[in-house]
Amino acid sequence: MATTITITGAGGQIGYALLFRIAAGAMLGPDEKVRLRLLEIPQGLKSAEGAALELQDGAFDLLESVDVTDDAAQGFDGSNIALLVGARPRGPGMERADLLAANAGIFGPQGKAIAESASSDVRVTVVGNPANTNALIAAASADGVPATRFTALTRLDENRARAQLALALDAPVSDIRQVAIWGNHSATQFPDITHATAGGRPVIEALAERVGDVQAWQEQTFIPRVAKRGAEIIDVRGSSSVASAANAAIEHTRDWVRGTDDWTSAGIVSRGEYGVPEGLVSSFPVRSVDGEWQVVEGIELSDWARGRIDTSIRELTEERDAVRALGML
Ligand code: NAX
Repeated sequence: MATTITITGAGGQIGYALLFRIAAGAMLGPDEKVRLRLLEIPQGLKSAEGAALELQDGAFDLLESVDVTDDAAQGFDGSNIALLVGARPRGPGMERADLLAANAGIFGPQGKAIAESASSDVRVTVVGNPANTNALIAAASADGVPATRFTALTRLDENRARAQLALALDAPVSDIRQVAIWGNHSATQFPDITHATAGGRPVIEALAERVGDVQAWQEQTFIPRVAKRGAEIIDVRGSSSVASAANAAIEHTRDWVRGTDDWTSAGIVSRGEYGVPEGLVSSFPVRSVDGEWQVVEGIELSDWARGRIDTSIRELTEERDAVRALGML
C-alpha cells in the first residue's frame, strides 16, 4: 500500500521544495511508497507538470505515481495527506477583508472536496496564508470529517525560535526542547520559552548568563526576531521562505503520523484549551499520540504570557468574524 499525498499549489516555490524530499522519503520514511497528486489552478499547471517530469527523472524508488490536475475532486481523490499550500497572496492595495474573502473562496471549496473525495483517514495541513483561518474555513466546510484532521503549520515558527535560542546560547539546536508557539501564524504569535530547555537545563536560566535581562531580551530581541523572520528572509533573499517552510511542513506531517515523545507546536482546532475559544485554529504546544495531536496540559502561564496569547487570539477571533461577516463561514 502507498500513501496518497495531495499538494495544492504544487507548481509554486514551496511545492517545488516539498515534492522531491517527499519522494525521497523525508516525510514518511524509507519504506513507505507515495503517490503524489499535484493540484493547481490552470495558470500553475505548466509549472506543476514540469515538476512532475523532473520527479520522473529523479527515478525515486518510493514514488509510485504523480498526477497533475486542476480539478479538486480528482486532486483529493483517496488522499491520505493533504498539504494545502496554494493560496491567494495579498496584492497591492488589498485590504485584509479582501484577502480573507479571496482565501475563503479557495479553502471553503477545497474543504468540501476533501470531505467528498479524500480517504476517511485524511490529515490536512494548511500552509497557505492566512494559515490558521484558512484551516478553520476548510474544516468548517468539510462535512463529516472530524475537525481534528485539520491543522495549520506553525512548525516553522517553532523551528525559527529554536534556532534563535541555539544561536543565543551557542548550543546545538538539537539540544533545544519544549519551545511553544501560541496563537496565530502572524506577527502576533507568542513564541514561549518559559518551559524550554537546552541540554536539559532551563533556557531562561542559561540565557540569564548570556543576555542579562531575559525578559527584556525576549520582548525586544527574541519575539520580534521570530515573529518577523518571514519579513527578514524576504528582505535578505528577495523572496519569501521556501525550503524552511517545506521542511517544517514535512516535519509537522511526519510527527503527526509517527508520533512524538516531546512537545512541538501545531495550529489545531481549539476545544477550549487554555481559554482559546472553541473552534478557532490556534497554535498550541502539542504532542502527537496515536496519530492525533494532543494539547500539552497543565502549563502555567504568567500574566505576561497570558496577555501575549490573548492578543494573538483576539486577532484570530477578528479574522473569523470578518469571514463570518462576509457570509463565508
Ligand atoms: P507561490 O506563489 O510560489 O506558489 C503558490 C502556488 O499556489 C502557485 O503555483 C499558484 O498557482 C497556486 N495556487 C493558487 N491558488 C490555488 C488554488 N486555489 N488551488 C491550487 N493551487 C493554487 O507561493 P509559495 O512561496 O509556494 O507560498 C505558498 C503559501 O505559503 C503562501 O500563502 C505563503 O504565504 C505561505 N507560507 C506559509 C508559511 C507558514 O509557515 N505557514 C511560511 C512560508 C510561506 O510564507
